Amino acid sequence: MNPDLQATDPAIADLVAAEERRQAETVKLIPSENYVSPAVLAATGTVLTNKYSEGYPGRRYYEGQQVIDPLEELASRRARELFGADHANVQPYSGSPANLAAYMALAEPGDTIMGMALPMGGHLTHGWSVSATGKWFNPVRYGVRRDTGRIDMDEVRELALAERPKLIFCGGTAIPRTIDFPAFAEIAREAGSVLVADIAHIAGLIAGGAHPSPVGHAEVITTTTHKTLRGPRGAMILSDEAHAKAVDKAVFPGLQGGPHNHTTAAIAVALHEAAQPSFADYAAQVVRNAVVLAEALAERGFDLVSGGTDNHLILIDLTPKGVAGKPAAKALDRAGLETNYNTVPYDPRKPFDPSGLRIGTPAITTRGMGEAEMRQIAAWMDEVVTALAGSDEDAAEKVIDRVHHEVRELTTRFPVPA
Ligand code: DSN
Repeated sequence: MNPDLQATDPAIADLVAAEERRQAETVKLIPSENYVSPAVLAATGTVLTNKYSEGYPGRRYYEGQQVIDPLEELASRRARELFGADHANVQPYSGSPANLAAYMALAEPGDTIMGMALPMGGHLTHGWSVSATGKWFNPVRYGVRRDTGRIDMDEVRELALAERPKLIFCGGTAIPRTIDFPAFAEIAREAGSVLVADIAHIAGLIAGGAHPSPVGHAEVITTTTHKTLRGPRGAMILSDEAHAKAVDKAVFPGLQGGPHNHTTAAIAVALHEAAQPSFADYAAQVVRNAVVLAEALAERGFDLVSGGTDNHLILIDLTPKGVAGKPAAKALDRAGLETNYNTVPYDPRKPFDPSGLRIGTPAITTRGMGEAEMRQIAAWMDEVVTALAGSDEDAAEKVIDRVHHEVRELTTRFPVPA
């Protein structure tokens, strides 16, 4: 713990220390979370936070950019090189502002836009009704097929040709299967739409060669930097040359003020790490672990949306287990297994009390866990969920306590990067 923080504000220092302990002692299965390296963490806590720099390198509204300009240029160059994109804007504060910037660059309020429905696996900002993107635009939404749990590309094409949206978002937050970027690009071309790929969940897999890239298919690509990519909380927008100016204008001055330069530095460090050969090993292992975990869960009678996974993420419909997602997630959390409850496609339950659980392997892979640990995690999940479904509450609590003890023992063998 930083001694300055401890001396100045022990209340916050103690909370940070408690969170550090909690993260170390928990099996983090939330697919959008990870553990950053000490170098990324160090970059976020630098004096770069003290500097304003509205504008872009060489065109700022504040003096004193002797260091910030080359820093942002380096981050942007690393992003372009890692993903093979013409242009990279590294200023968006996070995923939602990055997606808003894509709209601002490509559409006008009231225009028709298209994205995946949130309960089908999309994101709020892909035009869901409660989001500004669903209120300020005319959203058209696609989903997955009931029989396969996979994106219904026939529906995507029919809707796109009927509605001619200004832009089509592909990507989402609960998609366990490979996204077919060439097929989306073909549909977007036919419909006269711009294809925007939101690769927030899979950016690290793409960088590590474990998922196909949207570059060359999607004209605009948005991503957070903190999920599989393993950087700080932040975001980037990649684009082809033709959309570079519009993207930059949308981020600043369209939507944001000064970029968070400490975050930019940490993004640059994460991009440097993602360019190393070991990152490809990590990305491949994330997918291998997810496949093994999915198989082990399926063998134990868990109903997986789409039957399994191609990436880092597994979506479980708990209905056949006789438990809803929220009580299951809460019981698993008490057992040291951190997940999030989630809607499943065609969910008859409400979003705040849905049927599903969403899990993933990026964080546990970063800690070095492998296939044996995936089988153990599946066994623990089964024990907890089965105990919860039973009528004996005391017996269920005993199972949760025992699993919690075993989880803590496992986590001591796989330290968090620190
Ligand atoms: N919070 C992100 C996720 O968990 O997928 C979406 O915004």
